[in-house]
Amino acid sequence: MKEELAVYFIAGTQDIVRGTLPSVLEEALKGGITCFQYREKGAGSLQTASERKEMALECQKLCAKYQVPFIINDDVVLALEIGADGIHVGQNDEEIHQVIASCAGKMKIGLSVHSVSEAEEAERLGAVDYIGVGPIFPTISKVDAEPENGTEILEEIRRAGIKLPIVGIGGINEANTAEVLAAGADGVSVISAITRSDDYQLVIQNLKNPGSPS
Ligand code: 3NM
Repeated sequence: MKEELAVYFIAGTQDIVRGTLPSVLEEALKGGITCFQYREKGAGSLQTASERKEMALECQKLCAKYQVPFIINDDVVLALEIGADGIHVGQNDEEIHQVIASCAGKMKIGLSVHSVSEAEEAERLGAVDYIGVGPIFPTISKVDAEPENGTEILEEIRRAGIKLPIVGIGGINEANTAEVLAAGADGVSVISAITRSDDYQLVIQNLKNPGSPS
């Protein structure tokens, strides 16, 4: 799982500023993303179940072509229906115990955490495959994001002895990835660093090999 978290791209229709979600996803897959999460949420997102399913299937097909895991955000029914590789939920989304009951053994389970105690609880559950820790920096992509934690939260979680794979999230870009990895994350999860870039290949390469923290 750790290798798959290296450059974890998240997007839904609402995040696309140029082109379409499938066209941006295919460019990102060509550029070398290691995981993709379909997150259809908030203003500008597709609203009907059938539209979402159609888009999910198209993204799933692209991910399969490039052999990159396809994760669905906060929709267990859709994830099970189309056989996604994983489901990702937040603390306020579908109840994690329910998600584990429905999905464990069938697909990877990712959980967002925002504190050391939430990370400890995730590890205690024994069925969570990785945690997303954020927001590390201020984000433009989530209106209800919590206040940023800085990279210190990653250090605190590692100091607490948490062994789960960790992906950092929130305001991460080429300039600050090295710092996020140095603080204890196994990879970075980004929306706008990719969707708002003019050069997907270059950004993804830099997220993968960020050099040393400055
Ligand atoms: N979850 P960007 S922050 C989807 O803190 C999401 O759990 C967050 O987008 C959390 O890379 C976030 O553009 C948005 O900042 C990440």
